[in-house]
Amino acid sequence: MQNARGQVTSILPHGGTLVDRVLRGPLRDGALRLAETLPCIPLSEAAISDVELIAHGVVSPLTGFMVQEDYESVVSEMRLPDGPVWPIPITLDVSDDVAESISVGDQVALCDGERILAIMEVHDRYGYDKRREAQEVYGTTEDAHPGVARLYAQGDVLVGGPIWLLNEIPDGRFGTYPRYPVQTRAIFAERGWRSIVAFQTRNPIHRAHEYLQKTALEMVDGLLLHPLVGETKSDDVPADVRMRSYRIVLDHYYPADRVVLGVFPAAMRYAGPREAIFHALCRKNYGCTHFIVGRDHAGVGKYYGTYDAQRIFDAFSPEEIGIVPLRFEYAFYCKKCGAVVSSKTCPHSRDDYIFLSGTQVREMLRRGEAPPPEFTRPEVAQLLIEAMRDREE
Ligand code: ADX
Repeated sequence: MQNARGQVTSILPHGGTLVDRVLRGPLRDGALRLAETLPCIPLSEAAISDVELIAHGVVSPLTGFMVQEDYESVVSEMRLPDGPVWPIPITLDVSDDVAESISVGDQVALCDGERILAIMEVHDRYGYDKRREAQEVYGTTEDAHPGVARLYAQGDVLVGGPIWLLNEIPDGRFGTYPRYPVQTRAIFAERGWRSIVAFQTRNPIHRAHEYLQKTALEMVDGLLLHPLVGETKSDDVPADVRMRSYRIVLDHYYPADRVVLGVFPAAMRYAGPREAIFHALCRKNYGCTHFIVGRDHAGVGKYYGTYDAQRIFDAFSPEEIGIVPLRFEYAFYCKKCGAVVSSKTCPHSRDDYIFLSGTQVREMLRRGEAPPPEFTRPEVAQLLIEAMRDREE
């Protein structure tokens, strides 16, 4: 995109155009009246997130749920049929009963309980092989993997077609934070930022995260701190607690004019490498130029190699990804260096490092013990201890 003087003012969305599938004004009123007469497809929490992502252009160039041709191409080639890179199926599953009541060519309402969210034109209705999708997208068919478990629990039929959002998805808990690409793009333009690094996270910010963000920030104009606030697995720290932890570190340790805290309303898939590409493309749509990919990005358990989510970017040309992945080694605190380091920057040995696993940290917090300040800022430790206590009461 260019301004009047021909200067580049922001990065192009994936596929070239920022999708907007939100109906407004009289068009919306008419569509809503129609939707009230249509069969209703009940949406899961993850599907509601997908409706929101599609409608607000987070997953541009998608304008609806994938038809079979898109789905097959994405699962096997990591591309949409007309070429753009796309690593993750965005599909709408229905039960056999619901599937039988719908025909290609129908319009249907997409609902959250009783509430109509969107209208969809059904272009396709098809069966799919869940085990194949699991293997290709998640790299495993084991249902111990949370993304695979969710896939196996889906209905056996997928319906695809373009959607229009009719009622906004309430963003009650995080209403004050920018949520959609048009909002972040406007903020970046207003601040005059030309280069912006995005940081995806589903965890409270620890010192290693802070190190990655600040190292990246040395090279660009601004940081979009972009926690995922959609569905996560039950032992991840809840989004509202995480948001409070981000506010705390930002208030104490970051320059306010260099950081935007937004929310990323996607569900977590735990698809490791493929999800890293997905996360990067979405952040391109939010207007970011760079994207941090560290150790085991979007991973879970031992399903992916430490740097698989970085290597997958090599399968594509930089132009077709269109956002620069900033690859970071495993970072940790070294007592001899007195700093957060990685094997690229520190010559010392394991005995000098402070390593804590997620399980160890959870145990400490449960006992009311703060992890060391080399691992977590004390203000964050305090918040997490209190949140853990509230949760268990
Ligand atoms: S994720 O599922 O969103 O990837 P998390 O919030 O833990 O989980 O990580 C956010 C980002 O920080 C990811 O890019 C991840 O690879 C990176 N990261 C987390 N911890 C470290 C670490 N100790 N060293 C290097 N990168 C890390």
